[in-house]
Amino acid sequence: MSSPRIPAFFNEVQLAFKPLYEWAFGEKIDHPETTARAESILTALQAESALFDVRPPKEIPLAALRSQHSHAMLTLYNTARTLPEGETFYPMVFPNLKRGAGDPTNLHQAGAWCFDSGTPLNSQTLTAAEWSAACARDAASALRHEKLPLTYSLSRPPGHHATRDLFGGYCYFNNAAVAARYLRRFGRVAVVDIDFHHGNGTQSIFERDPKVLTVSLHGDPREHFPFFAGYAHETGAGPGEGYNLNVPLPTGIDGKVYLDALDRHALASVRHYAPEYLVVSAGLDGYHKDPVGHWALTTEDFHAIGERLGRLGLPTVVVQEGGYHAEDLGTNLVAVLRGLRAGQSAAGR
Ligand code: OKP
Ligand code: ZN
Repeated sequence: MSSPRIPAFFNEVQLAFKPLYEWAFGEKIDHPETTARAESILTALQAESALFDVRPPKEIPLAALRSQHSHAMLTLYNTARTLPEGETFYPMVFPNLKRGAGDPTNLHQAGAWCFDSGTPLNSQTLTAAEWSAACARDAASALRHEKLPLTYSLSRPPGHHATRDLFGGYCYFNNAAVAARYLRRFGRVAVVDIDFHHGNGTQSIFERDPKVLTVSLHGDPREHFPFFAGYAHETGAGPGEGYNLNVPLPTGIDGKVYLDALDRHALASVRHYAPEYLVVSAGLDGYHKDPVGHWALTTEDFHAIGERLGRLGLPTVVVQEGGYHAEDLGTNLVAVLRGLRAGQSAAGR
């Protein structure tokens, strides 16, 4: 008996958004979140048509975005649509004490919804971000409606840094949270974030929610973006107390150390929680050649990570996050998905 192909959701219009540069530690650098990333993944998926079924998602209902992100933030992205083609806006004043309180029809006040200098707005941002979120929603919906073990969302731009009312870290809408929000109506959900950077947006969105366990393994935020969140003492709030786990890890670690932490901390806590669904925030910037992340993971390690996640035996949505070595990104993503499938088979799913 052959297992079904893995649906992979992507819309070409996600490629219309091309951030050109960012400000990193005072320097103007080429923007790492390029369209070549998504193209690398697409090429790798299409090369394995027996395994993957690349499909365009349905449009995401406005209500799905509205239930997760503030109305003003959506208005702001709409305002950016009127920027002339080729012109990009970088917020440069961040009114910390007025977060979310500004005029979202005035781009000069965009800093009220933004927390860093690397996440530009232009006329194509909303379109790309909306379809990126649509991919995540459809991947969650296909998992349920087609009773599949595994679906994939080629979300680009990424999402895990976006909170309810702040964009940042190259993220505008929280795609993994869209998938988790969809699935939580049908049972408990665990989100495991393997991106090198802490998933502060996902943590914040589900901070008070006991029906979504959020787990993130990441470079120590004392040294790495997003700096202000990702510490082990952040464990959830109110009714969500105890349902957030942060596993900060040292700079430069290899697969052996990573897999050990994944097993002993992240997966142990997921098993204890015993969710009905798994969402993986699949950032691959822990790769040894990655220009942004600072770990030493190999393609084989990504396969092993996928396999351990698959052994949980849960219906799983994989949502793309970071990963900036465009050339090897597609190969590494396929390694994660192959590993997941192998792990799920071993777990009898
Ligand atoms: C987004 B995701 C890079 C400076 C740091 C922010 C990193 C955002 C990562 N030269 N810029 O989690 O992969
Ligand atoms: Zn990252």
